[in-house]
This record gives sequence, structure tokens and C-alpha cells, in this order.
Amino acid sequence: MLHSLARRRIKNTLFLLLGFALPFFSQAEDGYKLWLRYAPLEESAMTLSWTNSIGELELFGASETLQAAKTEMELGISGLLGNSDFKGQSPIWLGPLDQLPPADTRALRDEIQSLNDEGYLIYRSDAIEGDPWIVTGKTDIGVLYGTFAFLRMVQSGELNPDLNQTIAIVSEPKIQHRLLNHWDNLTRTVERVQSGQSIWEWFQLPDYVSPRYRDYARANASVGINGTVLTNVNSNALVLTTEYLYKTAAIANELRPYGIKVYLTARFSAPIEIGGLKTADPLNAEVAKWWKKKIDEIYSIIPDFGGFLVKANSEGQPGPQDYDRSHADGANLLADALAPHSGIVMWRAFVYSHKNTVDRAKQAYTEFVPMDGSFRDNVIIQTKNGPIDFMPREPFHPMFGAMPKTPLALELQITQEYLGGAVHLAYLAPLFEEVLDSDTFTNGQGSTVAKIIEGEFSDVQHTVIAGVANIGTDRNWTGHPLLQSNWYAFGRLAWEPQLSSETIATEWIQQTFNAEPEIVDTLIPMLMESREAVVNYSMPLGLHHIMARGHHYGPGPWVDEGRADWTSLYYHRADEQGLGFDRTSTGSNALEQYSPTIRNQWSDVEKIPEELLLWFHHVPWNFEMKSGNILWDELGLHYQMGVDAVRSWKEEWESLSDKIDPERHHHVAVLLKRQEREAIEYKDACLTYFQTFANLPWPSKVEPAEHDLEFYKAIKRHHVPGDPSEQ
Ligand code: GCW
Repeated sequence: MLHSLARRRIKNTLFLLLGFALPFFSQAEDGYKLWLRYAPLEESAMTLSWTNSIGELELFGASETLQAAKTEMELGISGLLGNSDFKGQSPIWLGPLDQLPPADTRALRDEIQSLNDEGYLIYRSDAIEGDPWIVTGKTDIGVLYGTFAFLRMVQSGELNPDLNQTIAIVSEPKIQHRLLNHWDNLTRTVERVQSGQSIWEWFQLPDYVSPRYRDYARANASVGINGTVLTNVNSNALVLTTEYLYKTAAIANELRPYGIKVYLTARFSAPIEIGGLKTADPLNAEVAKWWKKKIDEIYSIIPDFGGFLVKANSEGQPGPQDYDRSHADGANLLADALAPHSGIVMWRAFVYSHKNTVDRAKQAYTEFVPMDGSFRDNVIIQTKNGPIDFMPREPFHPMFGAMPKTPLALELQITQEYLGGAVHLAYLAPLFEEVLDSDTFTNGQGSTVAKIIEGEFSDVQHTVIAGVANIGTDRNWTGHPLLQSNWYAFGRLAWEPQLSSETIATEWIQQTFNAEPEIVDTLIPMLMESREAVVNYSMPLGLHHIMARGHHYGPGPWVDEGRADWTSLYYHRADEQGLGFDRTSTGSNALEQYSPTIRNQWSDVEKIPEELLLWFHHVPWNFEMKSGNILWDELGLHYQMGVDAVRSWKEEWESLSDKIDPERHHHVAVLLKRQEREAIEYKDACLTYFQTFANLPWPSKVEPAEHDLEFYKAIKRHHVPGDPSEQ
């Protein structure tokens, strides 16, 4: 009889050997494949039906885009169905409508008529000889988008091979230009991004073209992103020199088959810095000639170049106001030179100045709204979702709905500058959805931000949505394995702004991990509550801009040195009486920039949604909240809720340790532990600081601070990735 100690030793040795061997046998999952893993579907009747259904793949057309669609379909089906030999009874037809076999496509014409050029149709009817699965559209790119959608729906179960009635799934993008904005520098640092270097290998380009660009193209096309701005809005004129234009062209060539256009950031002072002129005055004839020549050169090298993104007269960037000219003078100068090439100018409205004593939240509206209608048709004013700067929560920007004659682009931040970088889990689709669904009441009820940027209330020629990318050279692209979901979510919402965050999360989990109910059912609540948890443990109830100075990582409610509009006190306005920024008529009156319906609701401290309370009101510490708690206690409870949420995710994630590959499971597990530690730090730092004003007892249901205020004020973080002061 083996002694129990010996038995345990043998068992531990076996575990050790097995554990050691395991990583060598299970395919290393470092996240590089993103949501395009095409891992084998679980054994099921449905999977068997698919294997019996999928027949040979027939391609109708020969373009690079269609070839990419065929390659993707082969990769996907082979991965998902493992043993598929494409010998099932239904062939797959891939091709644009006008290249499909004529006899059978009459029925499709009606379905596809209403679609725009990027739309797709997934069709199956036994009325068509051979009972094929048809993936089609009006153009080749529609077929590619349909291919990715087909593979996504096989994994989600939305497509069912056993259905013997006609299947006709159509979809088309609501917004024309769906872009990533890379805040990537030519030195390959990436501003505010914590997932490695810039993926654009400028020095080796155009000679060496990294295979990563093709994978980048596939990932973006799979969610319908059709444009990318390669360079930082804090721009470098060098990228417009001939040398760099050929480098850019090499990237453009890789992305083109996937329907992705390339854009660059145009530095307004380029005529001086690389053109040798003495001025960049937009009304100077020499300057206009220089830009025309430069833009003609760009198109001679990149014929389908998308256009420019411009940050001008903002945070020190050069612009037309340096010459007492207007934003319209500047934007129209570039627009006129781009128009013959069908290029566009996305001109950012992120303008504010510390020399302006008016509330920073009012300055962009004040500067741009009076210029409504003075921009060329190919100028789009690109506006952040809120009036300050990508806070964990902001009210929608008042410019949305205030410029009916000007196309407005929505700029969202996928990278988490104020939400914990690539260390903290914050699934942002709920934030994006909250913005898109915000009713501005500028065209009556239902005039949401989504409808405004879709051009529903104006006859604009261009519609744009942009996401500041969280992508870098990390093997998993986004630093934190779960933050790939934000890149995915941005793309899916750019295509279909009405999609729900939960639907998107479910799709992403099924493709990135697998469709096992336990994984989906555990991960959905974690993802869905994560953004609110970050709001709660950092800037709850409408608090904003109380982060650490400079790198913006971690708490800093005490920050008060330097320019006022970069401090924290400017925004929280804590004093013995209360907390919050009075933006009603008794304060900065930022509310006057919103529609009367919004203004009436939000100016009433009893009616405003509590999550915006301290954005618009200075509220007494003992103000009775809807819960019956006074503000001070309610504030404490929100901070505690944030910490508790993160704590619960650790257990939930632990429960998946035998269902998720060890590499990614371990990475997320250690980051969740760190997120809990830093959520506690945020809670304790803010509450000990605000308590010095409130002078009230620590809220009873809130865990006591682990240290005193001086401890938190003394915390220094070094070399926070993405900190522009170090780039
Ligand atoms: O969010 C802030 C950031 C800057 C950024 C700027 C902008 C690219 O702190 O890093 O610069 O706004 O959006 O232009």
C-alpha cells in the first residue's frame, strides 16, 4: 500500500511533468490572431451539419480583394471545421452580383438593390441550382465584408446549415469613412498607447513591408474599418516629404486589397518646415501653390490617398490663427487642393487655450459653431465625444447638432488614456454606445449623436467616425489581452451604430476564446460592467479630470500647479461647502450650449442624471441623493463599488483557468490583481483628499483607506508607456 506521502509525491511529479509539457503541446495563444483565430468549433450536431453542408468554394472574379476573400474563407472554414474537405452538398459562391452565374441571380437583385457599395448579402435558397451559399455584394469589398460576416455568423450560430428556408442576410455601413487614428510618431513611439511601439516600421520601409500590415488589414476589414490615419495629430511635417510618401505608399499597397485607405496628419506649418517658405499663411498665394503641388505629388504616389487629419491651433500645434486667419481659412485651403483628387480634410475641433478664462468645456463650441456653413463640402469637423477630453464619462459634446451645415465626425478614444492604459480592463463599447445613443434634442426627440454623424439631419457629402487606436507591436496588439475587444467594438459600432455592447462582446468572446457557454456567461458580465467600474473607482458622479498630471495614470485630485486647465482643482472645485463644477447659469453656463430640453433637465439638480451631477453642479456634501445618502457617503459608495467589481472579476476569471489557454489566462489574471490594487489606490487617494474638505466621517460601508493622504500624494510613477513628455 503506497504511503500517502509517496502517493502525493508521485501525483505532484506527474502534474509537474504534464504542466511543463503542456505549453509545448497546446498551441501558444499569445493573442496575435485577435478574433480571427478560427479555432475548431466544438463537436456538435450543428458543426457536423456545417461539415456536410460546406462544399467547394467557387470564386467569381479575380481581383486582389476577391482573392483575399477566398483566402479568408478557406482559412476560416478549415479552422472552424477542422476536418472539412469542402465536399459538402452546398458550394460557396463568392463574387459581386454582376459576376455571379446569370441564370440564378434574379432573386438576389431585389435583395441587393437597396445596398450601398460596401454592403453585402449572404444568401441561400434551394430554388437556386446546387443550393449554394452565396456571399455577394455590389462590389468586391462588399464580398470581402460578407465573407468575414459569414465566418462570424458560423461561430455565433446566427447562420444555420439545417435551415431549409431561404436565408437572405443583408448589411451595409451607415457611415462612409470608418477610421482608426494612430497617434503614432515617426520615432515609433505612440502617444497615450501602452501596447508597444508603432507598428509602422518607417526606417525599413518601403523596402521591407512587415507581414503584420496584412494581418492589421484583415483585422480591420473583418469589422468594416475602411481607413487609417498613420501618424500622430501632434504632427511631424517630415511624413509629407517625398521619402516618407514612398514609405507610406508601401503600407497603402498592403491595406488596399482590404478596402482600407491611408490618410496622414498634415502639419499646418509644413510649407515652412519642409517647403522652405517664410510663411504658412493660408491666404498667401505661395502657400496655396505649395499645398497644391504637395497634394498632387501625394496622389501621384498614392492614387487613392484618403486625405488629411489636422490638429491646428490646439495644444501648441501650428495653425491658421497664427496668421489671424480662421479655422475655415486653414481647412478650406487644404480642401481645395484635395478636392480634385476626392480627398477629404478632417479638421479637429479639440481647441482650447489656458489664456482663455472661459470654462474650457465651452471653448470649442464658441470657436466653431459660428463658422457653420463656411467650410468646403470635403471638410469634416472632427469632434471628441465630450467637451473636455475622453474622460471615463462625459456628457455628449454640445457641438453635435449645433452645426447642421457642417459634417461632424465623432472621435472616440479606443486607447485608455484616462481609464488605466493597457493595464486596467475597461470594455468601452458601453461608453461608445452611450455617446452614440445620446439624444441631443437638437432636431426634436431622437436626434441622437449617431444620427447626426450619419448625416440624417443634413445633406452632407461625407460622414466620418474615428477611433484613436490602442494598437502597438505587442504580440497581442493591445497590451491587455481583453482590450482587443475595444478595437473590435469600435469597428462593429462604426459599421452599425445601433448594435448593442452585449452583442458585440458576445461575438468577440466567441471568436477570441470560444463559444462555450461558461466562458461567454462569465466574461459578458465582466466586460459589460468594467467601464462603469472604472468610472466608479476613479471619477464617479460626474467628477472628471482628477487624474495624475502628465502621464494621466492613477489619481491626482490634488494637482493644482501649472496652467489652471491642466490641474484637477479647476474641475472638481472642492471646498468646505461641496464638490463639483457649476456649469449652470449661476456658474460658467456651459449648459447654454445645449438644446433647451437638455438645458432644462440638466440645470435642475434634482432632474439631472446623477452620473453627470458633478459635471454641471457644485453640490453640498450633505446634499440628499436619490438613494437617500448624502453626497459624501454616496461618493464613497461609488468608489467602493468600483473596487468591489474588480475584486469579483478576479474570482470569475479564476473560474475559467481550465477553459482558457494558460498564457492568456495568466496574463489577464495578474493584470486584474494589479487593477484591484490600483482601484483601491484611486479610491483611498480621492476619498482621503476630498474628506479634507467634507470634514465628515469616513462612510461606514467603505473600506478604510490603507494609508494617509500624504502617502498617496507622494506616489510617483516612472516611464508610464505613452507619456508624451518622454517621447
Ligand atoms: O487627450 C489629450 C492628450 C494628448 C493628445 C490630445 C489630442 C495627441 O493628453 O496626448 O495629443 O489630447 O487629442 O490632441
